[in-house]
Formats: sequence, C-alpha cells, structure tokens
Amino acid sequence: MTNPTKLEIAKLLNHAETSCTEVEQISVTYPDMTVEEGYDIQHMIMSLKEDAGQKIIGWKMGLTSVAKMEQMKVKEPIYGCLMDYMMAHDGDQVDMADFIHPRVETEVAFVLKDKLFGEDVTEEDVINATEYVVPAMEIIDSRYKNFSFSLADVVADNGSSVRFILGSEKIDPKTVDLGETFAKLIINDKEEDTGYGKAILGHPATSICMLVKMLSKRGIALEAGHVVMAGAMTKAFYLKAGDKVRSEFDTLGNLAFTVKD
Ligand code: OOG
Ligand code: MG
Repeated sequence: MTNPTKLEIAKLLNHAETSCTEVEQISVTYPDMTVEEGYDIQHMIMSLKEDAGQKIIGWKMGLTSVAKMEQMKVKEPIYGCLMDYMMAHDGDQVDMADFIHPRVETEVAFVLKDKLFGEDVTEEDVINATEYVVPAMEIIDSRYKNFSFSLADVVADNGSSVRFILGSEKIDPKTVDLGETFAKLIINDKEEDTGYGKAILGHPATSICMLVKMLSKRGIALEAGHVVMAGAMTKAFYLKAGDKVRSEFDTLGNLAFTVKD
C-alpha cells in the first residue's frame, strides 16, 4: 500500500467520524492491508486532527480481554490514540447526534506523572509512573458498517475511539489490587455485564506495559499527564437516546453519564 493510498484512507475514515457516516471496511477494497499499514493510517489520522488543532492527550489499549476478542472476532490487542475532544467526565451528557452506532464498556484509566518508553518496561515501572487511576468508561463507535471489521481495519480506524468518560475518584494504584477489582456495567437499572481487572491481559498494568512496548517501536512515549485506558473489563453494549449508564466498582468508586433524549 503506497503512502498516498494510506493518506486517502486516513482522510476517508476521519471524514466518516466527523460527519457521523459509516463506511465500507477498508479490507474489502484492500484485502492485503497489514496491521502495520493499519497503524500507519491511524497515525496519519492523528496528524490530520492535529493539523485541525486537536491535541493528543493519551492512548488506549483495546481488545485486551478474551470476551472482547470473541465479541469482535479478532485475536490480538490493539492500541488507539485519545484526543482532547474525546474526554468527558462523571455526570456528563453525550448526544447520539455525535455518533454513528455507539457502544459503551467499563474500563480503568491511568493518569501518568512520569514518561514511559522502551521495550523493557515492567508492570512495576507502570505503577511507579502512575499518578493515580480512575474508574472509567469508553464509548466506541466503529466507522465501519455493522460495527464489523478485520484487525487491520479497526487499527486503521483508531480502535473505534470516540469518547471516554473519567470518574472523579483518584486512587493510588499501590493501595488497590487492580487485578481483583470488580465492576458492574448498568444501563437503565439493568446490570448488563460484570468483569474483573484481571480480564484485561491478567492485570491492567500488563496492558499498559504492552502499550508502551508497541508505541516504542514507533518511537512514541507515554508522557507525564497522559490519560491511558487499559481496555474493557466488560463486553460493549449499544447506546440509545435517553440511556442512563453507570459503572460501579468495588474498590474504585462509581461513575455515570446519560445520553441526551
Ligand atoms: C475496538 C475497540 C475495543 C476495548 O477496550 O476492547 C476497545 C472495538 O471493539 O470496536 O476499546
Ligand atoms: Mg475500550
């Protein structure tokens, strides 16, 4: 795949996001597209967004649990980029008009106080570089029809990133066992799913370690102040207008958001 082709795809996917319109999977037209080419496209989308004045504020891991890989029919974790316009907070309202076919999942987010870079980073380094962790949720919104994609497709589409919601409780990761942390995802008073932190590659810090290693291969570091999402503890559920969404954690507190009626 040539660079002009990748840039053309980056523009197409970026436009699909900003205009809330779904597109055909890229792999239908380019069946030989590799995951690495998918990342090239993802990074081009971020450059387009930076040119438009948006800022990178962190990164996310995705497809880190067996449940998510089975749900999305892919076999390995991926990363995506988080930008300033994607951030929301406990109690906020989101609007279906900003999305195509959004789904929500429960997550844990790390906020860093130190830079992380390199291929030999350890879980201990991740914990030491973390200022605090917060309970979180992510809204994902694949730009592809029917929310279906190959691994290279979803990588090119920035891991379906569109919004993330941060809780207000700031927890020192040294005071909780993030692997044993348990959470419920509740939509309109119905408990849709539950999960443990250890569903995320055994431990959320292991997922962040993997992210650091993957980004290091491209010369990119996690920076102090970055928000880093470890991946979903639950499966993802479709949202609709008027939904009231809540995640309750046993050791990290709760957070909620609503979808505009
Ligand atoms: C890809 C993004 C997955 C997660 O936490 O597993 C993700 C998708 O399922 O559309 O963010
Ligand atoms: Mg996610």
